[in-house]
Amino acid sequence: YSIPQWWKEAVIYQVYPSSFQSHHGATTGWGSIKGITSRLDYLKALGINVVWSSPFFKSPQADMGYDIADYKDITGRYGTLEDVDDLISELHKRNMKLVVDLVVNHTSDQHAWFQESRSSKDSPKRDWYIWRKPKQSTGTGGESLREPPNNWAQILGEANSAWTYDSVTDEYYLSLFTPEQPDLNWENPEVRAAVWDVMHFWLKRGASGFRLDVINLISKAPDYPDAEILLDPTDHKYQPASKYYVNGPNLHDYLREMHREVLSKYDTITVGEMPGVSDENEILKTVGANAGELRMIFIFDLVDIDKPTVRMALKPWDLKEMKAIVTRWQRTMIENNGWNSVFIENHDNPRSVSRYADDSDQYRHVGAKLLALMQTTLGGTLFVYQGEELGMRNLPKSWDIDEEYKDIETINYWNKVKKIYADDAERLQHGRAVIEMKARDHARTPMQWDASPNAGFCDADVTPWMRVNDDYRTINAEAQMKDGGESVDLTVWQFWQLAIQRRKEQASAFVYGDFEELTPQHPNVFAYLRTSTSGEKWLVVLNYFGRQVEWHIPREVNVESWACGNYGNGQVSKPLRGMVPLKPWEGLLAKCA
Ligand code: TEU
Repeated sequence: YSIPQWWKEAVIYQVYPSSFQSHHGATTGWGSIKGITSRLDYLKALGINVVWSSPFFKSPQADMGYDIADYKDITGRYGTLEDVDDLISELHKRNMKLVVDLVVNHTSDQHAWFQESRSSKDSPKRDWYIWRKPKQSTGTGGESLREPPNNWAQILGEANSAWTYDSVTDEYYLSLFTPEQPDLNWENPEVRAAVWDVMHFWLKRGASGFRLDVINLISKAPDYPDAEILLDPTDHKYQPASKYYVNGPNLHDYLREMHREVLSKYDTITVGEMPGVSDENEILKTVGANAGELRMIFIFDLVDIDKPTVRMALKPWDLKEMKAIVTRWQRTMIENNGWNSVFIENHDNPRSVSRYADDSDQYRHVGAKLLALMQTTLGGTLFVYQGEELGMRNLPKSWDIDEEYKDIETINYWNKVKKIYADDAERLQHGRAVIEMKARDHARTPMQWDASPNAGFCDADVTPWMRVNDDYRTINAEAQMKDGGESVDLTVWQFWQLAIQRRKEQASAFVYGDFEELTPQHPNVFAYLRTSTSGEKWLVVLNYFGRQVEWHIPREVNVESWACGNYGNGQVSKPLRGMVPLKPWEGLLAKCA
């Protein structure tokens, strides 16, 4: 478990290219590859080793680039292949690496493969996608109706079918996310060979690995049965069907083949995005030390803590659940020689300070630092999402949904709510609340670099593709990086920087060490020990509550000194034993004997 590897100790930073940094002189308000390259020193200063960029490939952008039309070319909006070459060489100069976002569960409907596939039933690429005949049914007037092959709902719009009708050949194709994202047929060995070819292309070009988009969806239940009724059928003709495509029957065969054909030939970092799976044995098949599949995956238990059956909905949760999830995966990987990824933000989820802590002006900075302290002291490979290091927050509630929200999932959800609940003020209001808490847009506002117009994201005379959060004049990188001297409060950015540095210096404890939870029953406090194999011991105490609480250091924990806290300049004066008073959202780190 504790065998040191570069990809275990690396801190990975996710860039969302449309919203990270435009470049001077650009005429559109989109981020660019040149923009990313211009900020590498910023990332280096934060302590980042690896940059993962969300997709920058040629794409009609039906789903912000997660619909790829050419895996070997760059979307004009972001730049050129040469810009990516330049990004890679500038990264390498700084001893940093690039992780490419590979979206191969599906392509864009504009990809040449799909264009060929749809052209006729005899096309050599017909079987590269999943085509089925319409189901016939009889209408009320006795007329014959065309229906999708089964009742599966679309993931990014649950009011719609996961199947799209194509009149060219009078058949449906499977498109789990949106009609513009047809699913590839992984059962076809030619498809797999084409994917391996794309992977070789990027690794040879200097990429160091992949984040593999929804990679656990590539094997579907072969008979495509109807899904059980989970959503009220009066409102929902189609039903969530994840059971029939999450970790399907051939997934591990395909991943082992990918390893054999591609990954085993390079020294890569790989992280599989695997929503909807929480079974330990199933996950260890992929991330166990000798599994021969992927280095690690994203497990969604924590970011789905408030998810009932579909993502755009709300479920109450409490700290005990959160602790149980964190503890479960920390212990599981230690006991079974697997490997964790540590993350609570990405481009599909709301801002963590708004979700797990308190984003009010009073507590935002300590809340964001509390989350930084937790993540930098957990075992696994650490992922930071752009703006998380500044404590960026969700869109203001005052923003108009129709005007300011751009994501296809939000738009589909809001259209559904407005249509079904047009005369139901309460349910309309609930729909609005879901969007204000859960929309993917919250993570997609432009990065806040400084207090100048457009937050320094793009030139002042250009309109950004998405509105900049109004709070950028106070919450921005430039302001937070200013060294205010020792007497001044550490900013969220400075706290992250120090915490990342400590994590690396003490990797044997924080990255590789043992994990012991101390507070399973405490309603407000999450405290744990991290211990290296040579016996160095650290205590982490996190108050996940907006009030002062008291916590008693267990007798067997021998605190030597408090190393840091998330209040003030980071220095802590607290008792070394007995009762410790904790301020709202206070987090502490101690060295133990
Ligand atoms: O997301 C997969 C996806 O379905 C997520 O919405 C997931 O269900 C959720 O985060 C779990 O909480 C990936 C990409 O990250 C997303 O941006 C794309 O829209 C999607 O795949 C399709 O490519």
